[in-house]
Amino acid sequence: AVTICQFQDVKIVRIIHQTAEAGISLHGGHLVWYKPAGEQDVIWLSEKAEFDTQKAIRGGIPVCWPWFGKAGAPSHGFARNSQWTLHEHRENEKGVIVALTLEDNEETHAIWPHKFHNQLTFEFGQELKVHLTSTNTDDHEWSYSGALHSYFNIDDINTVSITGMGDKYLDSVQGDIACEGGETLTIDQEVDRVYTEPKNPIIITDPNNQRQIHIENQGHNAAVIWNPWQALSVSMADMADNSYETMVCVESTIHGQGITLAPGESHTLSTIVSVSKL
Ligand code: TA6
Repeated sequence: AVTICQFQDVKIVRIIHQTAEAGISLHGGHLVWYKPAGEQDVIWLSEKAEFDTQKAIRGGIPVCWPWFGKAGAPSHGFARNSQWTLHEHRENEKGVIVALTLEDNEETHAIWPHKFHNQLTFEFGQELKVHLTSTNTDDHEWSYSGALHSYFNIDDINTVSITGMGDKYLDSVQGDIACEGGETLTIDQEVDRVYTEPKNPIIITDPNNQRQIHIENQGHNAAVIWNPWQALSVSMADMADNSYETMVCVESTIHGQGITLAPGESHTLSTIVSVSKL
């Protein structure tokens, strides 16, 4: 079943199905939870998340668009702070499909002077699929970057390892210097990296939860991995001081110059997430 309910200041599309449960905030087109049947939450949501239309929700899958990070203002673009429209939903025995849309309007023109149509399609079942299709509806070409900035739920960052993201990265903690690291990442301090030759799948191994999370990205040119560690968590009002221990972001990212679309052209950025037992 698909229902819409109000939570604090935002409307949430609630999905309840034999294969999975999930919730999407129309503010931001932001997935806020996803739990396949018989599993615990796969996506992390901050216990101090604020469902306020003036800010982005902490956790879930923020949609960063039409730029990533501080390539423009506001940081990570305006899509995560825009009101999306529920376009359609369908279900069968395998799962539920929900599509949202966002089009340019006066508010977006004030920030970014281009016409666009975005469709965000979620497929919920034993797997989670998220597809963001951006179409140029203007009469001139434009470029964009962005990310599906997924926060994953883990038991303890100190025990987790991540593989499959490649070994070349720009280290944002050290002023974006180019680095080469090992194929396996363990995290014991703030990590903020743009992996520039990403492979598939990226796998988060979470021994305490006896599971692996598999992340298959498409339409991207980079994978960002982020954990704020303690000092940064303490500095963020919408994160509990130690909550960095139970999350890690692995993001399907379009980085740098981004994608250029001529009038009428489209591009899709995707992430596909599944879980297996260890
Ligand atoms: O994707 C990593 C990152 O760009 C970090 O640099 C960090 O700031 C994070 O995203 C969260 O950004 P936000 O604007 O949501 O606080």
